[in-house]
Amino acid sequence: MSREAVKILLIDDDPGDAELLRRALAQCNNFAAELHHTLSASDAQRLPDWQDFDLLILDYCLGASTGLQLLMEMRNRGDRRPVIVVTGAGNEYVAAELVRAGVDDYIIKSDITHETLEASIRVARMRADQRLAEANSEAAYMQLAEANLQLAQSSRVDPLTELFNRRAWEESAEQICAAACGLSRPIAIFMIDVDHFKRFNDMYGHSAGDICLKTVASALRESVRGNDVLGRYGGEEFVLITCISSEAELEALGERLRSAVWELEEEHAGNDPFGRVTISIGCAIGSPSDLSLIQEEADRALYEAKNCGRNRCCNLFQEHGTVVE
Ligand code: GH3
Ligand code: MG
Ligand code: MG
Repeated sequence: MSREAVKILLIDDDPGDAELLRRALAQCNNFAAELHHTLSASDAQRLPDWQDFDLLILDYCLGASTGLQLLMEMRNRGDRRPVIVVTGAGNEYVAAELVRAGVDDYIIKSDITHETLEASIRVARMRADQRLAEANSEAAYMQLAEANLQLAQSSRVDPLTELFNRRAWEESAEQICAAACGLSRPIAIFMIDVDHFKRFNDMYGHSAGDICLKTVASALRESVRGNDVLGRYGGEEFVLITCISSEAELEALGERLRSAVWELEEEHAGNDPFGRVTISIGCAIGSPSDLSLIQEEADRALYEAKNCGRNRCCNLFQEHGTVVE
């Protein structure tokens, strides 16, 4: 029967012990061990073929650097090769320490024969194979988890504007309302719609329309505050939810959004009388327990803003909205 070739590195600072191991290995029936010996861990790691060894046998007490240290360093680096530790005298403490450090098997020096060594090599290689299989399935699991996370994120984000899509915005709005209920703070909703956008597409083309929507979305995003949640509600319509403490604050935020788009100075010849891209905004404020009611009111206010000439923010507390140019 042909013996399997195994390239083994022995790191032992005692030449006598090394010789003992060499003789035992030479007698192994199942393995044709190609043995290389170094006196220290640093010598071992400087070997040009250090990575090529199939299995390492370490002396537990290795002078300045213990075999245990080398073992831990290897495992930290993700080196999963089989490692056997040879100890002068074993006890439960040493065994536990070695297992924690990632050893595959250990042998007490006085027990070394070709049979015990052969059994130990078999066990160590089997454990190393198992470790590799576990690491591979863990890597596959992590990849899957990452892919699922990306999928969950991509299903929440509108690809054109990179804002929350409608469903994700609605989920966030509900969470904000639940949190705001606990604080008994009012919330505000802003419904935002690009003016005469159909004409924009008709005059400049759909691709230019897409770019315009992206630009408007960025301007809106830069105008909102950290905790405000902005989403693309659909088409050329955006929506914002925020906690607010006064009507003055509501109006100031509405005006900030309107002027952010106004100041883009994006040409839109079909948007009379402005000649540039503008938005109309409807906003409403209310108790966080009335989310859908506030949204309906914001929608009615948006309708008002359109009817009153566009490029303005209306709320239901005022009749004709404000326009500042
Ligand atoms: P109003 O001022 O009354 O809101 O007029 P409008 O033309 O903006 O409103 P309308 O609802 O009639 O048209 C909306 C247009 O928005 C029509 C549609 O083609 C365009 N639109 C919706 N989604 C997109 C998109 O993703 N890209 C582009 N380029 N256009 C879009
Ligand atoms: Mg529109
Ligand atoms: Mg619309």
